[in-house]
Amino acid sequence: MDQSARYADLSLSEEELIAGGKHILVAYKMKQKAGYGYLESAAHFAAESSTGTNVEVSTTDEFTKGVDALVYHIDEATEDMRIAYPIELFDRNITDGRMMIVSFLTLAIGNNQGMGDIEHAKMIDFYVPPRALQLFDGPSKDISDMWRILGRPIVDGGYVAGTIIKPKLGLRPEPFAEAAYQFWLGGDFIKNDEPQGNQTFAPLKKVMPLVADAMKRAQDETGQAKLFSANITADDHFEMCARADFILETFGPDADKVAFLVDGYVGGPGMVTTARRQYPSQYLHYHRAGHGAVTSPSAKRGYSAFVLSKMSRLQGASGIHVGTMGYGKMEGDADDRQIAYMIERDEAQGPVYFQKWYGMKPTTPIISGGMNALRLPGFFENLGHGNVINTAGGGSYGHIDSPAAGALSLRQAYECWKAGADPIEYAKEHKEFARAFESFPGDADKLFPGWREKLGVHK
Ligand code: CAP
Ligand code: MG
Repeated sequence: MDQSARYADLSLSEEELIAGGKHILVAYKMKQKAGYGYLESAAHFAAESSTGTNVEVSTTDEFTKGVDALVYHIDEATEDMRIAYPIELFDRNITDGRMMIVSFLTLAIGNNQGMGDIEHAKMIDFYVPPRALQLFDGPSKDISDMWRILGRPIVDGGYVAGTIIKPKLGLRPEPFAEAAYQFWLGGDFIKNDEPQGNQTFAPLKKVMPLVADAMKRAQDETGQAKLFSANITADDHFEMCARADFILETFGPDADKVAFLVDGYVGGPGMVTTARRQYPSQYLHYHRAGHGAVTSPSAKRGYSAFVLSKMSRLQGASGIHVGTMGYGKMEGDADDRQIAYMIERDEAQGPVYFQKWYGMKPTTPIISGGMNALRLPGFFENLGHGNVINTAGGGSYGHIDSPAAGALSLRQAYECWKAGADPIEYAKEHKEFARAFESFPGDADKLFPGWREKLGVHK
């Protein structure tokens, strides 16, 4: 059934829709199945994403039609298809009237995934009008709160040198806490790895007191504040809260230095909002493990990493992993800096829409995945700044001298870039950075050919 007469209006102007402020606009890359018309398929897609189904129903009235989602732009050659969703379509809390990402996803990436007439469709961008922005929580804490604790300027406070306790799993409480202490002797920030929680060989109620003690000893030893991002991911809301409450009580006077880590993609909006609303005083660290299933460029359905990150700011993530923009081990490329700009700035251009945030707190780009001191200067040059949290697991615990030396090498890499210095020349004056070359010789050979001779290192 061709529903384009009802669910499409190509005369609508995107500029007027944005000026009107009554629609969330969504841009997809959509291809229809063979034998179907493009506009006809797009209209069916919009129907299934709003008020319709695959046949007319007798109960439809004029009000219903007034909240139809409308296809307003198509370009079959580029698979570019855009839909205007009236704000009224989206569900609101009965408790406080706020909007919710789960409703955005249920409609905009819901039944329309896997329809019989659609080959594939992937959301690549969306626009949120001011009124809708006002109805999302947004972040309660941001990187300025971390810089304040670290004694840095709260504007452009710079690079936060971090790590992930490695190995990913398998450390018992004592070696876990020792690994934390050793890194904190040189670095700022440590996170649980995404699957670390309450495994039987490392009970949370044994690990956290030891980590809190390690934090105290490292602070005493270095005279510097330290930060820990504790994983509170769990299926059950009350389990999450039990973990969070225990952790805050355990860290006691240092509880303000604890961020809460949530595996937000696999956990979903409910889990992110549990952390955001139950613990607004803690930095909310959104780990995106699993996102590649839908965001990978090889995935033709779901939504992009850009969309995931933009949704996380609405949900209130203080920081989210945004990848390493081609400089680390995960998928990504230099243009992914657009993701960082969208979540950290008060206005930015996305792949399709220009978005103003009207003062919603920023979400910190968290840089992780195969990073080490050698890869960082190029990364910063591409991004254009170092106001990020970097968590380098292998890049710290793989440093041949110590985790603390690994941490110092990360910081030195940032200082080297900030000073506009040549890394080889900088390494001659900074031991830990120099030893990163010997720690990661494969990277050194690739990034700094001839480094051995220049640094006087023999095989
Ligand atoms: C990195 C990491 C991160 C992923 C996340 C890991 O460890 O802890 O979870 O990189 O990827 O488990 O692999 P390394 P992303 O530093 O040792 O690579 O940030 O792209 O979501
Ligand atoms: Mg990890």
